[in-house]
Amino acid sequence: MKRILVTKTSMPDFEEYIEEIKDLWDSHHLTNMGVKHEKLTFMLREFLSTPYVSLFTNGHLALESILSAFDLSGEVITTPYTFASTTHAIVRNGLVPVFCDIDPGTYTMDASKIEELITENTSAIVPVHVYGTVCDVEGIQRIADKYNLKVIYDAAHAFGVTVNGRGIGSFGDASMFSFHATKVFHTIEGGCITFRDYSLLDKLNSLKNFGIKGPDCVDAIGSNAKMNEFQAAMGIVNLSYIDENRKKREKIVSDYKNGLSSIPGLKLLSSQQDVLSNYAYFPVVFEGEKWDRDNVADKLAQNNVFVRKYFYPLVNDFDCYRHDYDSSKTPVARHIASKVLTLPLYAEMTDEEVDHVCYLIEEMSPYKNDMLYVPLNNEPTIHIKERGTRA
Ligand code: T4K
Repeated sequence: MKRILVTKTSMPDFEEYIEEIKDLWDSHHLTNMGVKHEKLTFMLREFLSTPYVSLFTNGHLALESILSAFDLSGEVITTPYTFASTTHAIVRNGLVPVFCDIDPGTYTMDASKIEELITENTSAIVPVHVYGTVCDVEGIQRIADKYNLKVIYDAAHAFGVTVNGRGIGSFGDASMFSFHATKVFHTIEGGCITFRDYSLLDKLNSLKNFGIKGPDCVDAIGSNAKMNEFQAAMGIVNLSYIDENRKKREKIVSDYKNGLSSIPGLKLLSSQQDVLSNYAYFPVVFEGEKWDRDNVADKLAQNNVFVRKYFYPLVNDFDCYRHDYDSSKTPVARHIASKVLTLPLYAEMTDEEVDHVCYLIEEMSPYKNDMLYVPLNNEPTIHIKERGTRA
C-alpha cells in the first residue's frame, strides 16, 4: 500500500486551470485585486450566501486583518483547541487571549463557560468551528449581545457548511475561511473574510494593501495580504468541484464510521442536526484507557499511514504561551488534545485506503483479545463475531 497522508490536495482538471489563467498572459495584470480576484469574490458571495467577501492571500492574514479592522483592545476570549494561527492572530494584534474550555461533544468553545471569563477588558470572542463542526452560534451571540462584544469566527475549516440552509459565514460579526491547499476548497494558499457591515469593506481593502486608502492617502498600518490572480483563478475552477468533493468526502466519513464504530474505546464525532457538513476532517479520540494515542500514531506511520495530532499540543501549552497560561484550566481541551488523532481524509481517498486504515486500527486495538476475533484470508477487513457489527 502506498503512503497515505492525512490529506491530499484536490486538483482541478489541468486544462481547465490553464484555460482560466490564459488571459493573464495578455493582461500582464497578475495581482493587486484584478479581474480574477473580482470574479472569485462575486462567486463566493453567492456560494457562501453572505453580503460581503474580502479575499486574502491566506487565512491567517485574513484573521489578523479583521481583528485589526474592529479596533479591538484588551482581552479576547478564544479556544485553546485550534491551530496556532487563531491565537497568534490575536496576540499579533496586541490583544490578550483568554482561553475558554471546549464542549466534550463538539470540541468547539463551551458557551456555558464564556461568561465567567468576561472582564471589563473583554472586547471580543473568537471561537473556532473546529473540523468544520458548528459552534453554539446562538449561545455565543446571546452572550456577545449582553456584553456588547464582537464575535469573529475562525471558520478556517468550515467552508461550505450551512445551518438550516444558512451559510456558516453569516454568523457573528465576521468569519474567516482558509483556502489553504489542505482545505476542502483551496486557492493554493488563500482565505477570506465574510461580513455584513459594508463599512468594513474599505477597511479590509486598505489593511491588506499596506493601509493605502487612495493615491495620496495612507491612513492605516496595513500589511500586504492580497490574493493574487493565479490563486483566484484556482479558486474559480475549484469552486465547481465542491459539491462533487463533498459527496466523496461524505462517503469516506460514512465508511470510516462503519469501519471504526464497533472498535471499543474510540470516540467519533457525531453529526450535527440541521447542519450540512463539509466533512473536512475525521478526528478520532482514543478514549478507552487501554489505548495509547501516540503508540497508535507511531504504528500507523510504520505502516505508511500518516495521521496528525490536530490539535496537540494545546495552544496554552505552546512554548511561546505556557509561561502565561495553565492548561489545567481548560481540562476538557487538554484531555481531548492528549487523545486525538485526525485520520487521513481527502476526496480522492479510495475504498481500499479507508479499509486499510480501519483494518490497521482494529488490528492494533488493545481490546482485540476481548473479542472473538476471526481474520479472514488476510483481507484488510476484520470480521468480528458476537460484539462487532461487521461479520
Ligand atoms: N485557523 C485554523 C483553525 C486553521 O486550521 C488554520 C490552518 C488557520 C487558521 C490558518 O489558515 P491558513 O493561513 O493556513 O490559510 C496545515 C495547513 O497548512 C494549515 O492551513 C491548516 N490550518 C492546518 C490545520 O494544517 P500543517 O503544518 O499540518 O501542514 P503540512 O504541510 O504538514 O500538510 C499536512 C498534509 O497535507 C501533508 O501531509 C500533505 C498534505 N498536503 C500539504 C501541502 C502543503 C498536500 O496534499 N498538499 C500541499 O500542498 O498545517
